[in-house]
Amino acid sequence: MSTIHDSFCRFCHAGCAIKVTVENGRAVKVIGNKDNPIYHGYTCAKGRALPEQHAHPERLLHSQKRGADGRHHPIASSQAMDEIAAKISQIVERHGPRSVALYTGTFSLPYPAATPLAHAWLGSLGSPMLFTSATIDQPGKMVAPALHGTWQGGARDFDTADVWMFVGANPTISKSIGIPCMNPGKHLHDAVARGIQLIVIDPRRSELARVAAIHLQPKPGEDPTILAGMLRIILDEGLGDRAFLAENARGHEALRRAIETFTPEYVERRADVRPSDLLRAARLFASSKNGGANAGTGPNMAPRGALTEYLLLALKTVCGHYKRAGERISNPNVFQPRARAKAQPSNPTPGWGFGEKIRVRNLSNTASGLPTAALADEILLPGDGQVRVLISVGGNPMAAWPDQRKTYEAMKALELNITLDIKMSATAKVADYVIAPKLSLEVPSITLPTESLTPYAMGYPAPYGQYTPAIVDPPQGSDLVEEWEFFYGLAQRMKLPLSLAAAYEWGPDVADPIRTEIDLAKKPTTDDVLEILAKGSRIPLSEVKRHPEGKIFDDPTAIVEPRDPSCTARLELADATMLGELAEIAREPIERDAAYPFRLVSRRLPDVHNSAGRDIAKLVRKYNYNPAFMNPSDLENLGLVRGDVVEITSDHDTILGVVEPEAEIRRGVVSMPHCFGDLPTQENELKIRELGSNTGRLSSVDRDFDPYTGIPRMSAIPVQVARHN
Ligand SMILES: Nc1nc2c(c(=O)[nH]1)N[C@H]1C(S)=C(S)[C@@H](COP(=O)(O)OP(=O)(O)OC[C@H]3O[C@@H](n4cnc5c(=O)[nH]c(N)nc54)[C@H](O)[C@@H]3O)O[C@H]1N2
Ligand SMILES: Nc1nc2c(c(=O)[nH]1)N[C@H]1C(S)=C(S)[C@@H](COP(=O)(O)OP(=O)(O)OC[C@H]3O[C@@H](n4cnc5c(=O)[nH]c(N)nc54)[C@H](O)[C@@H]3O)O[C@H]1N2
Ligand code: SF4
Ligand SMILES: [Mo]
Repeated sequence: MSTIHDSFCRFCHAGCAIKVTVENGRAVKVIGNKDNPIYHGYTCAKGRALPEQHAHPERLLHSQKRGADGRHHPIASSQAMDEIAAKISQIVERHGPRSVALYTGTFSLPYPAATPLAHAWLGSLGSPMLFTSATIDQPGKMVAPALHGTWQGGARDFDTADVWMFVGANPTISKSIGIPCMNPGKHLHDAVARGIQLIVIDPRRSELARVAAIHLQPKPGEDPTILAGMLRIILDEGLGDRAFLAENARGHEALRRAIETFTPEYVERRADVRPSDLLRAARLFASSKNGGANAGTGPNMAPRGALTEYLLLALKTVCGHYKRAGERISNPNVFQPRARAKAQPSNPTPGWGFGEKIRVRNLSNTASGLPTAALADEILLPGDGQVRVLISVGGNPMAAWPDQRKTYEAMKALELNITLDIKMSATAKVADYVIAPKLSLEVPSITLPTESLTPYAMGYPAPYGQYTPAIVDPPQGSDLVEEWEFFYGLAQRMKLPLSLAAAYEWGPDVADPIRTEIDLAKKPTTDDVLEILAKGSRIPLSEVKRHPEGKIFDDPTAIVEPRDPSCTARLELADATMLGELAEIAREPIERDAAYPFRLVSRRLPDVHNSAGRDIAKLVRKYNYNPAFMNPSDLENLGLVRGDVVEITSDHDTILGVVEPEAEIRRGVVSMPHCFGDLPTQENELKIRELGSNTGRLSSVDRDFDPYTGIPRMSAIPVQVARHN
């Protein structure tokens, strides 16, 4: 007997609406729901592989404990929680709560209850050591708006804009950054058909660059120079929205002086962008007020990512690319409180330097959270406050953290290393306990996390919401706990009260969230927890549940309000630190890395999600490793052909790579996907065509890093490339 159920996919953040065919209690087929008003039937190969993922022969059906023999053995989940709670209590008694750190990675996102419960538990324990993947992703996205201030009216909508600029983002592949992540190919197609003019800055002629009006294909890592050059042209030519600028910003004279050096000729020498192309790009960007711009992981992982984000905000402010009073708020929220917007600025707030201090490199908490790139040091550095316990939730530090060898040392040095993962990931292999969780189709969920992606400019284009019940039971004979249940279990055993704030983890704007004390005597259901998270939401959860296929809950009255007459706030164009970085660039020698003639850049493959999906055969038919994509002329010069193995050497480490010609890549660039490889052992190194290699090994966390957020250089890394014999 087969039945068909509505649900949504959680293999990535896009949450595509799906129809799942269930036979004998197992999901056997996933397709998109073509009647869905947001996704229009879209799914990708990963979503269609949910049945294989759920039934994967290597999926963990029981939690694992590492024995004295160094190997992992199954353990009952309640027993694992008993032991872990007891061990953490002992360690906290001896060393204080700061010795316990939490890291939430990519796959904590699909489980809306996971992060709030984990945070509540950590807070109740009294530890401030909360880390996420955001600070090894695009920390500048949070830090730059803090330094610049924000426009409360919100950004323009891609779907109605005249002009848009993308700096090192590739949204049709990544479902991220700049275009609504729900079926981004359709949004892009419609926008191009409507006549949108795109400016794309990317050293690779990416899928997006192919439809751009202007594609600048610069030397990687030079985005601050290019954007400063564009600003200089716009200010010099008196383009942009001068009335908006005069009313809402300050510091534009100081900014103008700071970018004096960045003439089109200087930009050309440094970034290899033709002056005529730069002029065209600047004029196009300023030609309409109805535009926008976003940067992706490329420039955010290159040096000075926060400055790139800051200059993009400056460009938007100078051109007035913001919503004004009376315009519609495209997504007034579903699961969060009703969004409000006002046509006025907010003053800057601190970007870093508050909250918990990190014991190395003078780092601290930031607007993007504690710097994850420093967590390995916090584990390795003896002394007061040393981190001895790490709990990773849906993340894979061994694959994802920069400086993989240091991460490996840190993982081994922990007194207690716990990860919640569906498989024996590289991190799980060095963990003391691996907690086996239920998988997406086995748990109820709501689209609250996807709704919260607005700061990453990829959220819903309309107030869409969906609830899904669990569609299938976990596999027979398994013993699986949901991520939130693990933290609830620890709290119960450690007698730590849990207080949950509605939507708080997801909606940054909630000033005074509704709080609920979780009953530690009577365990709530997942639905109960979702109900708590949705308290105060614009649409009650019960109403969303009435529409299992998902629905747009429209509100035509949601419009941007006029400015308060008393508003005196200003957007800051001349933040001292950011102008200082511009001065630093101007002082740098232009030819800096003669010894390392190539630059290695980040890039994503369509069918895997960071380190997830690599074990699913049908997703890695094309590449089951991460090729080193290079321009064919570079390969010819080096005497290399497709499939040759090269040594890629930075000033920090060497990895192997299998070369693959790709004419779309600029010469002098190696484009290589991340999160491949396994533990950094010699044996693994040689399995290059099965495992790939870990580009994170090339980054040093303590030599070339952003001094505020701690993110090291993870893209535009100077490297040498030589044949491996
Ligand atoms: N060199 C380099 N490094 C990078 C990047 C880069 O471009 N270059 N990118 C960075 C970025 S943007 C990010 S976000 C980070 C990602 O950093 P992480 O989030 O730490 O890494 P992922 O590989 O996404 O971790 C996914 C883990 O979750 C597990 N998993 C999959 N599904 C589930 C599930 O349903 N439940 C649970 N509990 N676990 C599940 C997978 O098996 C895998 O082990 O990496 C960063 N690192
Ligand atoms: N299929 C798939 N989707 C994913 C992921 C995945 O692994 N697979 N990962 C998810 C995650 S965690 C994230 S954070 C998002 C990221 O989403 P995106 O930021 O859109 O990621 P990419 O597709 O890697 O696009 C980055 C682009 O930057 C370019 N680039 C590299 N270095 C530079 C530089 O110095 N300057 C400029 N201007 N460009 C540069 C690269 O050539 C590439 O085209 O994607 C998410 N979506
Ligand atoms: S785009 Fe993301 S949410 Fe949609 S089907 Fe693919 S993996 Fe699933
Ligand atoms: Mo990311």
